[in-house]
Amino acid sequence: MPPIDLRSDTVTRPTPEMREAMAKAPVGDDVYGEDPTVNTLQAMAAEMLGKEAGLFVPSGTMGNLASILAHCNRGDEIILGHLAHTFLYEAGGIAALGGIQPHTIPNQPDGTLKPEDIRAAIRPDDAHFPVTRLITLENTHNRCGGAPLTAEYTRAVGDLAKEHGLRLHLDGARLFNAAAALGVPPAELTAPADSVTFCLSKGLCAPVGSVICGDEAFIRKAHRIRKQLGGGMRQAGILAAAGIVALEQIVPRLEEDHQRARDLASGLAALPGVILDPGSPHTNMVYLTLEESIPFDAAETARRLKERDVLAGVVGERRFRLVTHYWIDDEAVQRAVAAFAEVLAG
Ligand code: TLP
Repeated sequence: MPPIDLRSDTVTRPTPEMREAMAKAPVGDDVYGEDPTVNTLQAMAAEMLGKEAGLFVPSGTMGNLASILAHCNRGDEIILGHLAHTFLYEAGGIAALGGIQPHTIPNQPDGTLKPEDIRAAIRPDDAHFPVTRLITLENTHNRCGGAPLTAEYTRAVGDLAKEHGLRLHLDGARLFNAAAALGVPPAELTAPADSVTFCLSKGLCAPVGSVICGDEAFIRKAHRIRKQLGGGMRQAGILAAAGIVALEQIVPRLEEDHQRARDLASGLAALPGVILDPGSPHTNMVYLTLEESIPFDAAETARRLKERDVLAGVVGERRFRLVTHYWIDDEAVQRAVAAFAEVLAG
């Protein structure tokens, strides 16, 4: 039996339906725009997010990078949270490849950026300063407990961006989790953004890929940048086919993962020595800290859990992130809680 892997939703393997669709997918050369399955996926994604066009890219990292490069010139500045994935975990790509300067402001615990902090970070028109070009938000916010950003909040930031002639990019790696948790159509969460990236290969279970959505002119620009980055793929319909199944079959069931995250959290909260983050879980991520009364740290705890076939994500000296997904069923939740109980009892 495979281990109970709670390290991330990126570990999800494709479903049998995806494998079948991949095997049967009609394909063509996507660099020529001739892969019918990629074209279908892009059109579906754009429609679901209320945008004119979509672009299939190999990863969320490339989706954010290509989007930000399409919005900005070298020497421009973007405003983003100090806990943004793009700032922390994308290998400095925007600086290395785009000469773009990140201007970080504090993320609030709910993943938002305070409008007054955004305003204060916008540079005046003065030759001393870089040009502020873009604001980026992340929904759900990974390092802020998987919290979803509401449509009202996103709209307020979109209005602020417009007021200052800035553009808004949304890292919506887990956008469909946000929509499920808030009970709103995904297009409501993306309407204020000029561009959005979402991932097919996290909670949506597809093996590879993300989609960028935006207006036609923006997607044309991002398409050229994808080529520059080496992300022009040929018979990519094999991969896009899994993405179509993801949108049709996995999106509607994400609330199940959120319910299991709540079950996991309540099971763990009952154990001595476990402190859940306030409000955790918001979606499919449980964040917790081990009290000082536990005589070993998160790394040692994870090692002991692994011996019991449970893989947990260590995100700090005494901190864990546990992520539920398609391959975590009710029994896996119970077994994970039991393994934690055994390990923490020493
Ligand atoms: N996140 C991964 C790790 O890189 C941390 C994870 O396990 O959660 N945006 C957000 C909000 C993400 O969480 C991630 C991946 C990405 C972008 C990048 O996606 P990929 O891995 O496809 O490049």
